[in-house]
Formats: sequence, structure tokens, C-alpha cells
Amino acid sequence: MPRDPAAEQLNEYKKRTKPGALVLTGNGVPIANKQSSLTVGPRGPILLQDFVLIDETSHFDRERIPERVVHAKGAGAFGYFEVTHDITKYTRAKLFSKIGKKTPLVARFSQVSGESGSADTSRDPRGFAIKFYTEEGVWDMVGNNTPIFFVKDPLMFPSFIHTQKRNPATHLKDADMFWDFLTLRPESTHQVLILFSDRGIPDGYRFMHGYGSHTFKLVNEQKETIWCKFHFKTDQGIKNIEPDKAKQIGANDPDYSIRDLYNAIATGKYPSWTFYIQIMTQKQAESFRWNPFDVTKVWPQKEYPLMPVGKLTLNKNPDNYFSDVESVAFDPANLVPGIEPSPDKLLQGRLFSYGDTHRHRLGPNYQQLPVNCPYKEQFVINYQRDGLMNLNNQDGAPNYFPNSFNGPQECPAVRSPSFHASGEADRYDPINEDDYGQATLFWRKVLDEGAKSRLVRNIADHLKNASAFIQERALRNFGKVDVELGKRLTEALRKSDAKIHASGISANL
Ligand code: HDD
Repeated sequence: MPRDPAAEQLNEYKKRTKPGALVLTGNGVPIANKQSSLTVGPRGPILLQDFVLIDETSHFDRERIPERVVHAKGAGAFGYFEVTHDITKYTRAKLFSKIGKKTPLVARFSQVSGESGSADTSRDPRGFAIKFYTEEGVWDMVGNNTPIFFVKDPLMFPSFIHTQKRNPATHLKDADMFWDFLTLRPESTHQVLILFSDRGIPDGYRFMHGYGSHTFKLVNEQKETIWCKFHFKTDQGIKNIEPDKAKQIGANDPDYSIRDLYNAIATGKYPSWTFYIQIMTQKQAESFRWNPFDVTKVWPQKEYPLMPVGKLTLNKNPDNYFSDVESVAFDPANLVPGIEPSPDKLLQGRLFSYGDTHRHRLGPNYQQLPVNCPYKEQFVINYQRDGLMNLNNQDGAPNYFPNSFNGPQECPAVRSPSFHASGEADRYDPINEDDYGQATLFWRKVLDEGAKSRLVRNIADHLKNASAFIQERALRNFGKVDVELGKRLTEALRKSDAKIHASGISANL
């Protein structure tokens, strides 16, 4: 069998280069011997003056940066976005300014809870993050492959993530943590059903949709605003992996999804997604039956149809995984004129969290790294200076504003329209916000009989590992989605080796 492009990477390098380049130290000095340390006699000890050894070892000691606290495992690629439909009446964002316009971008797809060495085929949401290098700066669309999320208050996020990761005492994934939290926060039910459905294990990154998940605000040239959601539909079609096969692949080829994306692009099978928006006027939002900024719910597509906007194509693999993918830093706060945040609380929390984690993971000047830099190569001109690993001296421009020395000026044309905000400051619980309505629709209307059976099996296979009282609470919650779901789950757990109090459960449904 011929080797695939990913396996051939080094041979390809050899073909396109000439032999004979010199190996240099970090300060650019040729190295006479790269294989033997400088020792006193053939048996050592080693001399401290062996700069070749110290240069090599000390750089190696620092090769790893902290992995992302979530979404640590992922794959990335470059490509472009092309506008196919005019939406200028909704947004002045320059990337949508005319049909046929192309904007370069980088994409990163990821698993959420596993570490950077974990298997690509685990049941987990997938990250779907796109960095558009627009002419008015970088727009990051940092979404997932699901249109909704588990929790809706950013204060819940660290706890939620803790329950999906390892128990700090045992360093093991823990079914009690997982189900305890989710069942105590019933707003997660809708997303839990999607996670345990067939779509919970996509067949690589090419065969899944992407969603902005939150509601955003679009602003047009006249400063009129409208609420909007972003959808990326895969042109490859949806493909998922059966759990048993996923386990097998996870054991034999844990990097399955990274390999699949790399090889598809290397062989010219460029994956693409069609980009749609859903819009809702301010007036519609006021009378919408749910909070339109509640990220645990979708906007029904029958009432708010998808409108096509353009196509996203990935056509170039990273040259270097570390600098192009590990160092890419997405931030939902990276918005461009014409796209603004909504009051969605979870989004508001994210507007702070990402820049904060990047400053920790990559340093204060992470925006200067080529993959993060607007237009990739051109440095931003502003009044920020210095800091760890600063590369930009801004050509001697003044570092204070206002100034009389041709420093960069404000651009009043991009001013955002004002918006009204008022209310009693308090910590509001999301109570009476209908935690189950859309989960019920998902169970009853979206899933066919086969998909329902697989969902029940998938939940039972995981839930059976939790403590009995947590299983009971889960069954009560799922029973509120649909009595049938509760009953079928109870049945499935009884058939498994779960230690449930079988009699107590159905009585509580
Ligand atoms: Fe997040 C990474 C998507 C909620 C905090 N998130 C991260 C990535 C994606 C998402 C795709 C990986 C980006 C990459 O490839 O580098 N996150 C989401 C979505 C959410 C969401 C769709 C809800 C709808 N996230 C969320 C909340 C918070 C965070 C509520 C915190 C308040 N997310 C982070 C983070 C990460 C991150 C800790 C970890 C590494 C990183 O940012 O770059 O800041």
C-alpha cells in the first residue's frame, strides 16, 4: 500500500531541498561536531564550556508551552473565505463587502476535554475556530460543532470543565463528577443529548458542521443593528463513527483526525463549508418565547431560516505545527466593525477569558506571532510597547496619545452604535428558563428510532459508571425530557451491570 502524504512528509522535504546546509547554534555559529559532548578524556566528565550542548539542551528544556486548558488536542489548516451572497444590508464587516471577495484564514479543530496526547475519536464536542484575516483586523469565530452549550453563565465554566477532565485526587476521568454536575445543572440536558447522539463522535473534522453558538450583533453602514447566529455546514456531509469502531481507532491511531485533515489537503481534497447566517430583528427578539441570548437553545430554523453567505475552503497544511497551530490564539473578543457581541452572559465571560489565557500561555505579545497577526505579516500600529518577546518597535512612532508627531489616529467611522442597558445589578439564577423544551423536540422530532436507541445505549454505557444516587437524578432529568426516554434509559441501565436501585427509579420519573 502506498504511504500517505503525512507519512511522506520527510521524504518530500528531502526532494525539495539540496543536501549540505550547515547546522548552526542558536546564535548562528557553525557546529563542528553535533554528536559528541565536550569531555575531559573519552569517559568524561563534560565541561561547562560546551556551549553546543548547553544551547541544545536548554532550548529543548523549554520546547513545550502550557497546553490549552481546554481544546488541547487539535488540527489546523489555512484557507480562504469567499462571499457568494450579499449581506451588506445587515453588516458593514469588510469581509462581506462584495460577492466574490476572498479573505485568508486559518482554522483549528479540536477535542474539548482530552489532553494534547488524547485520542481523536473520543465522545466530546469538537472545537471549530476560524481566524479571518480581514482588511479591518482579525475576526475570530470561535465555535463548536454543536449549536448550543452546556451552561449559560461563565461562572459555571471552570467547574463544568473540571468535571469533564480528571479527578484531581485520582488523576482519572470520573463518571461521578461528570454526571453529578450535569444533572445538578439541568440547562445542560439539551447539549448532553447532542453529545451522546451519533454526532458526539464525528468521523474526523471534515465531516461536521460548525456553529458560532452565541447570538451576535450585526451592524450595517447606517448603524442599524440585527441579532445573528453563524452556521458552517460541511460540504462533505455529516459522517460519524460508531462507538465500538471509535474505540478501535482510538487504540490503533489516536491521531486519526489530524492525519485525515492533513492527508485530505495534501492530496487536493480541499474540505469546504457553506457559511450561513440566521437573523432576528430587535423587535422579534423582544417577543421571542425564549431568551434569544440563551446559549443552551437554538433559534428554530423554520422561523429563522438559514441565509447563505459564502464558502470556506481549507487548501494549505501548516508548515510547522507548533508555530501555525499550537501557537494560534483565538479570541471571541476579536471582532471587526460590523460584528459585535450580544448580551449573552456566556459570550461576555468568554470576551475576557481567551485573551487572558493567551497572555498566560503565549505571553503578552502573542498577537505579534505571525499566525495571530492581522494580515499575518503586517504589525499592528498602536500605543502598546515592549513586554516579553516584543518584536515590534513601531519604527520610532510616539508611544503616547494624543501626540503631535504623526502617531496613529482614531477612526470615528467605525464607532459602534450606542445600545441601551439597564436593570437591577444582582446574581440571577437561570430559573424558569425551560431547561427541557428543546431537548424534548430533539428527542421527539430530530431523532429517528435507530438514533434514539443508539442515544439510549450511549448514555447508559457512560452513566452506569456513576453512583446510584446520581444515576437516579439523571433518570429523573431525562424523564422530564420525555417519559419514554426515562423509561428506556432505566431499562438499559437495568440490563447493564449498573448498581441502580431499579425499583426506585421508575417511581421517581
Ligand atoms: Fe472556549 C478554547 C469554543 C465556552 C474559555 N473554546 C476554546 C476553543 C474553542 C472554544 C473552539 C479552542 C480554540 C483553539 O482552537 O485554539 N468555548 C467554545 C465555545 C463555547 C466556549 C463554542 C461556548 C459556546 N470557553 C467557553 C467559556 C469560557 C471558555 C464560557 C470561559 C469563560 N475556551 C476557553 C479558554 C480556551 C478555550 C480557557 C482554552 C484555550 C484557549 O482558550 O485558547 O480561554
